[in-house]
Amino acid sequence: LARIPHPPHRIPLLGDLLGASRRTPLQDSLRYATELGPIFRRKVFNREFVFVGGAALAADMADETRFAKHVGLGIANLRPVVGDALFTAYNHEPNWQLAHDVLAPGFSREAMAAYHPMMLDVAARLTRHWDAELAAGRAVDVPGDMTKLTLETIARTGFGHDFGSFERAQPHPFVTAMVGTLTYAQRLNTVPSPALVWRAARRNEADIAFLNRTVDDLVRARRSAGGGQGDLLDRMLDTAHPSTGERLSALNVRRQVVTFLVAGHETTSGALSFALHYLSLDPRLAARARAEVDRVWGDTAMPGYEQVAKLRLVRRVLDEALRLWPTAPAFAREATADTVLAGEHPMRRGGWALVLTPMLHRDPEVWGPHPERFDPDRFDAQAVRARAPHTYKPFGTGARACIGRQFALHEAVLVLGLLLRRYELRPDPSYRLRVTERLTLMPEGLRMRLERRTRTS
Ligand code: MNH
Repeated sequence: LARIPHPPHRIPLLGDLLGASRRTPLQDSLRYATELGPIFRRKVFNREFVFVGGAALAADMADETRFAKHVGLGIANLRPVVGDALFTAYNHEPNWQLAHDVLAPGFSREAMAAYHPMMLDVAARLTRHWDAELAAGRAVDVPGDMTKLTLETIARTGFGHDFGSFERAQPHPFVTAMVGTLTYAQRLNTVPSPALVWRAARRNEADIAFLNRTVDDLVRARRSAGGGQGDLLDRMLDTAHPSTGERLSALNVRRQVVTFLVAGHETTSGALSFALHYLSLDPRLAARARAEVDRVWGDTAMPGYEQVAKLRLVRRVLDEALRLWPTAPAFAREATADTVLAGEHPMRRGGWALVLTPMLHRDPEVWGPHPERFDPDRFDAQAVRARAPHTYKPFGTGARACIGRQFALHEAVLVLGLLLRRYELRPDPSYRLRVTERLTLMPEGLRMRLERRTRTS
C-alpha cells in the first residue's frame, strides 16, 4: 500500500476528509485522480480505499481468472434495501446464479422485440408532454422527463405496471423514495453511521418501507390476475431454473422487483439526459444525427425493432455520453487469490479497489490528448477496433456486468431518434453542466427549449 499515493494533507482521525464534499464524492475522487495519478488511496476516518483510474490497471482488474465483483461501499449500503437480489448479491450467494439464469432470457432478442412496441408507446407519452410544453412556451425539464420516461418503460415492459408519471406534476413517490435511499446509501460512505442523524435513518426506513409496499401491491395484483404476458415479473414468479428446477422465494422476488425498477431506469435516464445536453450544444452534430434518422426511418410513425440498431451515429452519441459520464460511475473488483496488480501492486485474496469509470474513460493513453472533448467519432467501427480491450466499461465487466445493457441501449437510441426527428433542441445559454451524485450521475437542472422540427429534406 505504501507505494500508492494519497492526498498530501492527512489529518489524524479524519484522514483525507478535509476538502472532501459529502455531496459529490465521485467528482472529488476525479479531482484527486488528476493530481495523484492512475492509482491512489483515500482515507476516510480509519478506513482506507484504493481507487483505480488508469486504463492498464483497470484492464488487469478485468481479468476474470484473478478478479471478481466486490460488493462494497455504496453497493453494500444498499443491502438493507435489496439484499441478495441480482445487483447486490455476493458472488457466493446461490440466489445470484439462480436469478441470473431465470432472468437472462428476459433480455434476449426475442424478449427485446416484444418490449419494443411498449417502448414506443411510452415514448409517445413523452412527445405528447413535450408538445404541450412547447405549445405553452415552456422549457422542458430534461432529467425529470427522462426519469418519467425510463421509469414508465421498465415498469411497463418488465412488470405490466403504469406509474402514471406523465400525468403527475411531482415525481411519483416511488421515485422520491428511491432517490432517498440512493442518497442515503451514498452518504454512509462519507459519514460514519453513528454521526448520521437519527432522523435520516428513520427517513430511510420509511423510504424502504414505501418501496416494498409499492412492489408488494404490484406483485399481489399480478398474482390475482393469474399471470401476465411473459414479462420479467412472470419469470420471477413462475419460472423454475432450467436445470435445478428451483424458484425464487417471495422475499427474493420483492428484492428483484425493487432492483429492476431502480437499476432499470435511473442510469438510462441520466444517459439520455447527458446525450441530449451534448446534442443541444452541437447543432451540427444534431443535424448529422437527424439526417441519419430521416434516412433510415423516413416518415414511419412507428419505426420497427430492427430499425433502431441501424441508427449508428445516434448510438455513437450515446456511447460518447456514457464515456464522459458513465451514469453508474464506479465498480469494485476484488482479488480472488493473492495476486500482483499489473505486476506492481501486491494484493491479498479479498483485497479490492474501486475502478473510477469516468477516469478510465479519460485516460489520455487511450483517448488522446483531449479526452474532455465530446466526439462520437471515437466510436466509429475503425476506432473501436484499434482500441485496446477493457478500456470502455460503462456497463461494468465480467460475469457481473449489466444484464440490462441491450435494454438500455435499445430504449435510449429509440428515444433519441424519435426526439431528434421531432424537435430542434435549444440549450439555455446560461446553463453550465453540473452533475449531481446519488450513487448515479445526473445533469442537475438541465432545461432546454424545443422547436418543432421543419423538415428540410
Ligand atoms: Mn445496469 C449491473 C450500468 C441499465 C439492471 N449496470 C450494472 C453494472 C453497471 C451498470 C456498471 C455493474 C455494477 C457492478 O459491477 O457493481 N446499467 C448500467 C448503465 C445503464 C444500465 C450505465 C444504462 C445506461 N441496468 C440497466 C437496465 C437494467 C439494469 C436498463 C434492467 C432493466 N444492471 C442491472 C442489474 C445489474 C446491473 C440487474 C446487476 C447484474 C449482476 O450483478 O448480475
